Amino acid sequence: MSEIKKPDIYKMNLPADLKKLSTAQCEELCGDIRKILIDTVSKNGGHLASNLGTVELTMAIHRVFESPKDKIVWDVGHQAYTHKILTGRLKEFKTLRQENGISGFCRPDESVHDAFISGHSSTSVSAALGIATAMKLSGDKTHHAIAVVGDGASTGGELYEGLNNAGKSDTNIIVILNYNEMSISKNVGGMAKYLSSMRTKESYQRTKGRVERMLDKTPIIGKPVKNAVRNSKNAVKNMILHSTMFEDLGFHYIGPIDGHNLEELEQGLMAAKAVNKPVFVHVNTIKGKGYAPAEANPGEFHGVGSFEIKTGNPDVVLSDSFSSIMGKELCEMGEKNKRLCAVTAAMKYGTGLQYFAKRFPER
Ligand SMILES: Cc1ncc(C[n+]2csc(CCOP(=O)(O)OP(=O)(O)O)c2C)c(N)n1
Repeated sequence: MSEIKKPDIYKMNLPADLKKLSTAQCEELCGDIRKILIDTVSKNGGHLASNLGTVELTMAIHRVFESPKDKIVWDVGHQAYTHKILTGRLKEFKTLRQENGISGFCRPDESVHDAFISGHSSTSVSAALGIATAMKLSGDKTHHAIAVVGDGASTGGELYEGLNNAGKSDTNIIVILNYNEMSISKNVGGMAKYLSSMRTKESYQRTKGRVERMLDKTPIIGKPVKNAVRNSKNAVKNMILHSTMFEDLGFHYIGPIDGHNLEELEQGLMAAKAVNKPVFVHVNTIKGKGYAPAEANPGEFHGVGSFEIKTGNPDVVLSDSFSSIMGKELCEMGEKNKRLCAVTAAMKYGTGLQYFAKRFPER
């Protein structure tokens, strides 16, 4: 295909043609993809906010890497709609979540580009490490296994088994953290706090570069200290530049990257591709990006039924769902039994526990 002027997504050979476009053309395509996502999910229902957050990230992954030779493992299968659109399933995308239609999650039997079956949660790094190890054993030194993992999924223990093994492995594994500050409800816990503190930091690469340049200009002690910063894993480095826990686990760390800036994303991913060791890429995204009702209420637009695009209002308003009936009943039980506590799966509203949380916040 010759060079594309104004890209018509329906006429492209995807994902290969993406590499022929300029960044500006790809930004236009991201706009088209957002419209397709909103239009389809408004009719069929689905995971809207999560997918609106991963449009540019997915575009960048497919421009920098070569699926299916490079293997992309989505931890949170419900972030992969753009991946589906960009890997030959655009025309069928209108059948999303319909009988015999496109699945709402990754399915290797649906496409060679779906490297792993994933719904939820926290399994991607272990799966990608297995794939990366198999690549290495079969003599493939050029391709990568890429795990894309959400911050909600990063609160699950199995992720840390994967990171523990992957960081010290001699493989081409790249872990991309898609950090949007939200599970379905807001994240909780120490890990969420840690990741959140990193979100607001200036790019670690830039800080590191600045510290090195500053040391370059410092006579006598500058150079030796700079070498120590660059080479050592010891206390000197930590004194000057506190390292991330991912580096401590053996990864090269890149980030935080603005997950809606294609140029920055592509640069970061190209750097990740060039590093000859396990890499951890930290990407900040906005859940619901580009659709005002979803940006304002990402939790409500996490998973939705059909809705009116103009207002974001659901087509059918349920007076009472099973979850809300359960939640109200639990409150009555909580009144009678003071020892009753409730535990959510990071989704207070989805599990009907908002009533209990309001009435008995300490329980
Ligand atoms: C083991 C498990 N716990 C909880 C859930 C409920 N759940 C579904 S999606 C989700 C949040 C995912 O958050 P994140 O990984 O940040 O992805 P996002 O949707 O924000 O893009 C949760 C908690 C689940 N599906 N599986």
